[in-house]
Amino acid sequence: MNLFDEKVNRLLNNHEQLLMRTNEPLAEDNGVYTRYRYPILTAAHTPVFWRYDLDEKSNPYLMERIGMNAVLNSGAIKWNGKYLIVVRVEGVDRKSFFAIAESPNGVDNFRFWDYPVTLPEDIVPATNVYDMRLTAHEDGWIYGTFCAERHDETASAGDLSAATATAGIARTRDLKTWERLPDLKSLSQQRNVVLHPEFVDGKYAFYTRPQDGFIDTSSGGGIGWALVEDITRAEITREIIIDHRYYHTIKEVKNGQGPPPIKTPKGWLHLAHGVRNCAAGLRYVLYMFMTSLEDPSRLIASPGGHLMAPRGEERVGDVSNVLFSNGWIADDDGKVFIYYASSDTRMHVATTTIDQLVDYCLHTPEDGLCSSASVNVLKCMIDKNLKKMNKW
Ligand code: BGC
Ligand code: BMA
Repeated sequence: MNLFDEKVNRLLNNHEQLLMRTNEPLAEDNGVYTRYRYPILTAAHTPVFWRYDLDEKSNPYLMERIGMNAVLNSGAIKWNGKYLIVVRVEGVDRKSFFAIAESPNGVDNFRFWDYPVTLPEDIVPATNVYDMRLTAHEDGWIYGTFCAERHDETASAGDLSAATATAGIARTRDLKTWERLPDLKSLSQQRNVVLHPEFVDGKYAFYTRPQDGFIDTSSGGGIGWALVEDITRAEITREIIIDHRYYHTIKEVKNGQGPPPIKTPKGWLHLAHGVRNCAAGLRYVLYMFMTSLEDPSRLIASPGGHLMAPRGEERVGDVSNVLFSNGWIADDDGKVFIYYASSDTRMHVATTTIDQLVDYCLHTPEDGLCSSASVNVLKCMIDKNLKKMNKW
């Protein structure tokens, strides 16, 4: 075997070993969910044949020709018995695209399909697309809603950072061929738009996140709710805020719905992200809430604080101090796989159950919005527990 072939072999073998690595649940857990030792996907998991030209004539040094920078914010769906995530892959050119990776068990052995998703353009092409939420809707289609970003043409000359965020919508029946629908029409910019899986009053229902500007949500803040008659010409005419932001909470600056909610006998389970600002920049954490089965726009539980925040290596990456989730899978036996990205760099999984998450939502104290309220709640817990402490 010549040197080039040997090098290719080494590349392929190392890659295969990475893909086949068994993941392990971490022993330390808080009773709510279990984290895993290894990220489920990193840029190094993208196929070797995406990154290297494997022809000795055109790539004699066997160099990476198309670099992948990160894999992050993935939608998720159980499909033909497999755990599929639609990954935001970001190349070294800063362009994101979608690609599907599948695993037999939801926690390891994730493998990308050979080709990334071919997503048709809207009438006005987008510069960048990211953060797809997958919704298996009761109308029979699987929808992907995502952020479509374009340069803001109203920006002053030379301002090449000003951008607009709009919700893109595509649908598929097999996750291979995608039909693009027109972008959601809305008075404001939108990011984190998620389609509810069921019709509500015979209409399509969207979780929205109206925002005044590209970054600032300002007066537009909160997780919104809007009904849409025709998804092939989706337009928001009326939008209400169902989960608000509050001063000095984990979602003071911004919040956004994560994946589509999971239906349980006690209500819809929601996973979302909350953002606050600090000297180190924006800090993104994951939090939960529940809404009513009769009216998915009515909040029925709002556990205080974050469910998950970045820890250990999760803290560091391209955009440090960020956890973001836009995909989860609930199995028929009640097991839940939460797919989350850390610091805009890599993907992880945490496992739990529907029962645990419902219990978490219904019995975690709400945020009392001030220190003395937090101390009062803590004192009640201490009183109750001290009476029992002699048992151990
Ligand atoms: C990035 C996103 C980010 C957004 C707002 C976009 O250009 O691609 O990851 O969420 O800006 O900061
Ligand atoms: C947001 C999201 C994500 C990203 C996060 C942190 O606004 O839409 O794409 O993970 O910023 O950079």
